[in-house]
Amino acid sequence: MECNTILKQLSEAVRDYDNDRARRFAEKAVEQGIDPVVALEEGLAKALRDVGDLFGQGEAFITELIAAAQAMEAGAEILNKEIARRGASRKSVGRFLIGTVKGDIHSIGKNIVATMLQAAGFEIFDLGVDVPTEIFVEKVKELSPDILGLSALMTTTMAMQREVIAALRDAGVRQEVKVVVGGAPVTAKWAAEIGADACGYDADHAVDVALRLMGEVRDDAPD
Ligand code: B12
Repeated sequence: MECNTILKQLSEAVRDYDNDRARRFAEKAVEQGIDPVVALEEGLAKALRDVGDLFGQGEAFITELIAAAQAMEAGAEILNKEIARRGASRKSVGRFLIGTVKGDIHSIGKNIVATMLQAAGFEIFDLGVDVPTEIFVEKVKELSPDILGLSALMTTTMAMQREVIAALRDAGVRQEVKVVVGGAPVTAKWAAEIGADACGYDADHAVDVALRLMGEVRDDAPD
């Protein structure tokens, strides 16, 4: 089956809230050697964002958003495993602590970023979603990560990224960890404004940014 057909089927599975089809075509993508990141982004995530846009315009219900997200997660589970498998032999490049900020339960993008970083050789500590600011600070002290990644998907929860950075400063540990912020509404301007070290636009970019912060550059990184 052609790559484009599989990507189309993955998108349709999300639009039709069809978990089984999402799983089946994710497996097909793996069997056919399609890049799992392409299958995630151009197949599943693209359709999920379309459903999100409809929701934003009042043209889809929250139940439909939930069902579409579940189909995406069903397919993503298989593709994330393939991403991890492909990167399994890399050497360890650093410790990466990641979580979605307080008040925000969006996990799909964070999970993809964590998987891609793991495949690139990072040791990942995932705190999950809706993580209170004080837990981020506590875990930075306890785990001494090289990088802290803060995910926020809503304009209303982006402010928590600023709060976490301020709390790290107050606790005297801001200099001990690099902070990368991400999530759909996050921009480089916002990252600079809140005193983050960098921002990542998608999982691939997050890997480049994280490696750069560790003083490493990926072989296939763009200039
Ligand atoms: C799926 C989804 C949900 C699912 C989440 C399921 C899950 N397990 O994650 C459910 C249905 C639960 C949900 C709930 C809600 N949602 Co919602 N949701 C979405 C949707 C459609 C897609 C998000 C997604 O998964 N995208 C796919 C992934 C792959 O992309 P991504 O998340 O952007 O991640 C990539 C990058 O951003 C980046 N990245 C992400 N995190 C990080 C972190 C780091 C460190 C780095 C470097 C990079 C990085 O890399 C990722 C991979 O490429 C978005 C629409 C959109 N356009 O984003 C709305 C959206 C974010 N949701 C929205 C809303 C309003 C809500 C609700 C409040 C709805 C409600 N009335 O209850 C609740 C919020 C609950 C809460 N407290 O958090 C709004 C937010 C509006 C705003 N204020 O900004 C959006 C924009 C929809 C809309 N157009 O209105 N949602």
